[in-house]
Amino acid sequence: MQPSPLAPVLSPEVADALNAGRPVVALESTLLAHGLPRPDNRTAADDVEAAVRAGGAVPATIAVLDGVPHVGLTAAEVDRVCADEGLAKLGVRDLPVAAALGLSGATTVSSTALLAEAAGIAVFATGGLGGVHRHANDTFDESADLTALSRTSLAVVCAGVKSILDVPATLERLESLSVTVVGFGTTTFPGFYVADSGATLDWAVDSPEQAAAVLAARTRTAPGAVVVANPLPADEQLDPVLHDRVIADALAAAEAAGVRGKAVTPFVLDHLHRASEGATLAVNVRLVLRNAELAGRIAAAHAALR
Ligand code: PSU
Ligand code: MN
Repeated sequence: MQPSPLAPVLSPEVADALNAGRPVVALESTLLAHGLPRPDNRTAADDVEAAVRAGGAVPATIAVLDGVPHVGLTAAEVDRVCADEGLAKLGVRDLPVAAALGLSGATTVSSTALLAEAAGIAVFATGGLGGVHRHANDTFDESADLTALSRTSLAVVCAGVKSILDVPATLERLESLSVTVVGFGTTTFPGFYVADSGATLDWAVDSPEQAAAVLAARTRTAPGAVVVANPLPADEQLDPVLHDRVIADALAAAEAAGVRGKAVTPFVLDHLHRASEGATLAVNVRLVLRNAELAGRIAAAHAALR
């Protein structure tokens, strides 16, 4: 019999940490396989895990290999995720297909959150959430990340939502879906590559302990996530003028190429990395590392509450 998509295989280190109540941070694999170019993605995979450890938690990178969801990967398994050019991108709706047919794939925010929750992990780090695409009133393109976060109880540390999206519309959808959103140290909602998206949040937390307390209270309220939006410092952000120019360029290229569905985000990110001559890549890696470290601290504070 094939294993259930909700029966992930835990690495020994992750299983031990969870059994002992020690802090664990889930990491997604789509940003490695489809968001960063090879071979930089392989170095980033190690650096992100190291950043979680620096924050005080055990990293659990999640992917589906030969139909089996894995929570915590060996070095050889990370090699596979980062090297396989044909690796599928798996959202929640794709998990049953991968499980039933024995396929491999990288997990997005939506499916990583589901598998992390199933494994008993409370904190998850990524780069930027998916959301409502620009012109979604024509295309209906809204990431499955949003509805998934309305159903899974965990904290997601991110640099806001990807700035290739319609940020205000995405915040409206997060409100409709009752996803809790707090800024880390600020009510300015970050814009992924840039520190300020132009949108303002209702709430800020000032410490990992406060973020952990909000997560604990959220789990006593209703199913659903706490998004902890962690902006890059202004001196580490992408030059906002370059940002606006390359994003307009990338979105126009996606439109001209007729890219649709789950190919849109990887296409646009790849175009940005090329058009900015690696500037978006460096900033993307940097913000993921910062989020991973903060997630480690929040997981440690959360474990201390229990
Ligand atoms: N953060 C990054 N790079 C990425 C992603 C997040 O820094 O590539 C991925 C996540 O896996 C997220 C996905 O779930 O982009 C969104 O894809 P879509 O827009 O097709 O839902
Ligand atoms: Mn989409």
